[in-house]
Amino acid sequence: MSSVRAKGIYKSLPNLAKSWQSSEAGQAPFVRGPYRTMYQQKPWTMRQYAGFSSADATNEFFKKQLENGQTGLSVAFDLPTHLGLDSTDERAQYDVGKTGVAIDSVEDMKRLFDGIDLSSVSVSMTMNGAIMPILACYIVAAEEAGYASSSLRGTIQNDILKEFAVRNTFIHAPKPSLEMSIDVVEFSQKKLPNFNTMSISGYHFQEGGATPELELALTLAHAKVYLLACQKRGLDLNTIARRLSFFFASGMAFFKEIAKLRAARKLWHDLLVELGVTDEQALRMKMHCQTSGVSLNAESPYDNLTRTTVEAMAAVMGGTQSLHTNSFDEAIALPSDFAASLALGTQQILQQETGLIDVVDPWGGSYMMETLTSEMIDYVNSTLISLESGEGVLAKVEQGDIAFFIHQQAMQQAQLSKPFVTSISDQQDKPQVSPRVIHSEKALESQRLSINKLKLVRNNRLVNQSLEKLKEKALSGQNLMPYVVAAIKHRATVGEVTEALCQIHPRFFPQQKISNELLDSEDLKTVRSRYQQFMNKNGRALKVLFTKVGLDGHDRGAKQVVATLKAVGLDVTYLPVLTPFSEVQSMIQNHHFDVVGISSLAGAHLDFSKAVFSCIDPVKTALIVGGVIPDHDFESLEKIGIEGIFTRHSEIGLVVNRIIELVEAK
Ligand code: SCD
Repeated sequence: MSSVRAKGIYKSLPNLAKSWQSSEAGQAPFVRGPYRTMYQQKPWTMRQYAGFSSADATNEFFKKQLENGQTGLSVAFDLPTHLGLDSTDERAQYDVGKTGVAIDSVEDMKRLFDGIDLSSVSVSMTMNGAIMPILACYIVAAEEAGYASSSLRGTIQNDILKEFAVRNTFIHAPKPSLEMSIDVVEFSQKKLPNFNTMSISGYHFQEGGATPELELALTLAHAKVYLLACQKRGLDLNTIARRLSFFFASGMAFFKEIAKLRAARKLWHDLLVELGVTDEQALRMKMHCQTSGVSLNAESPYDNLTRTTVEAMAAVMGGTQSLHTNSFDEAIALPSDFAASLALGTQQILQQETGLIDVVDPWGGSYMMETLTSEMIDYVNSTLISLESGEGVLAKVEQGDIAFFIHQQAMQQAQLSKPFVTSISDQQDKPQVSPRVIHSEKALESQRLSINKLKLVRNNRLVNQSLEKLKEKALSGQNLMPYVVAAIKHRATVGEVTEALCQIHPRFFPQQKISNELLDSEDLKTVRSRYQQFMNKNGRALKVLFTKVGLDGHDRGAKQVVATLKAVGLDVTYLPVLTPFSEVQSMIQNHHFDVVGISSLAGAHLDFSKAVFSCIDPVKTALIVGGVIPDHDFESLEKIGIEGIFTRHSEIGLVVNRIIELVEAK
């Protein structure tokens, strides 16, 4: 299947006969925008995704951003919350508050929004795994603060299918997870009429390695699965689809990204019409966009401001309703206040100083843009046919085929990617970047206190009764949301609700499929011959254990390294995301490995390095670490005994060479 062209000479408007090319914004099929007046009536919402440490710390940050002119909120939860683990759970110990805010109960949720007017600020929550207890916490917290749930405005991500392919914060198997997400849609339609009940996401596909066109195809494939599941429940798509929204990436392929958003609106319209939808509000696709995380460079971080500006312009010219601009230091760690302010400022400049909001669909009618849009539509339609072939999309999700497909794309993209421009490479001229440091122990301590206090004052009998009722209903296949809300109201924790659900629908551990394709670059040929020499000399393969300890689900890099090491010929064992630490420990104790590698992108590299180092025999085994590793942590890692530190942009050849060097030195 050919992809969409983004180069060349465009001499005429293609397929001029196609009616959509003469439609206006606010008119079906909405290629030119969902509203007639677009930003002239209401500029896009500036919605920065944020959250860290405790509810109090994040609340303070939210208030500051609102004071600075941000127009919507977007909550990032920490990994334990995503996975329905209370902060006090042993599995959560190194990840509390690291990449988002820790929410264990309704009391934390109340503190998160304390002093913020929930009837005027719309709130988006990126939650998929622990969707039901977290949404219930929000509803109960808002009601107890005096807001009628019908007055609440916002969005819950509730897109579980993509989690199995790229983001990895699922809890149960795909089928029960899908049912729970439809429970949320059905319940919210009545209880939260102003809430968008899903934010069907392509963003993470592109972050995981998909091209913009594949991102769109996969997003719509998932959207169709949700629509059909709603239909099967007997829900009216004319009502449901009004509150389904979308979330896309905006990367550096400037023209293609604009074309993608234009094409997306037409494809969504056509899909709904095919399913019998006639309601105009339902037919107009609404979307949030985020600039690309993978396009950011850690070596020359100020250049990221330029990248983000270009990406934000693409999202705006494509007609997004809401936008997050990444902070320039995000390739290094969580954004500092300084970087977060500049990121918001980028949107404010585009909105207030450039005149961008005055023109609806500025690229409409351009030979190039109409051609790209048309090609994007054709590509997605033909890709949808192949995604739906065989046993269908849901089966492909269940069998890990979509995850594998993305992984293969990432391998190909890695070969095609252009080198970063680094305008400031001289160390002396390099501005100092001080990203936010999270003191996980402090966050953990505050969560521990909060949970203990909650458990002291609540009525345990009522909590247990409500959890028993929930389990009973989970067996019966009824909509579970009312029972989760009841349990949360009685002060059950997010972890307790999840545990009750897991007793009926156990935690899911998918098979990981890793590509064995050999990447054919010159670099790798050199590395292979070096490795061959090692093998000839030592008469054996190098044994490597590669692990993503902890809860961090960003495994694109880890899978690429594993695939490449395997392709070079090393004997690699891979322990994927969500492997309990005890399993890593027992693997190390019961087998010999020349090298153990840890991949960490969520800030827990120091804690995990210490923990894993205490399991190895450093005389026989070397420990290496890769991922998002800030410069200022290199020294601490070396002190722990780490013998190789690699960042996201380290050449794979360098990793293999270092592994061989380490083994030869031992
Ligand atoms: C707007 N309105 C108009 C109009 N413009 N009406 C007439 N004419 C116009 N020109 C109306 C709308 O119809 C709507 O009314 C109201 O104004 C609000 O505008 P909106 O356009 O709907 O904007 P907003 O409320 O901001 O909603 C935008 C989305 C919403 C619909 C896209 O779903 C959203 O905000 N999504 C954000 C999702 C998010 O933050 N995700 C973060 C993901 P009504 O409401 O009456 O219809 C982060 C993430 O996953 C990061 C990666 C990771 O963690 O791995």
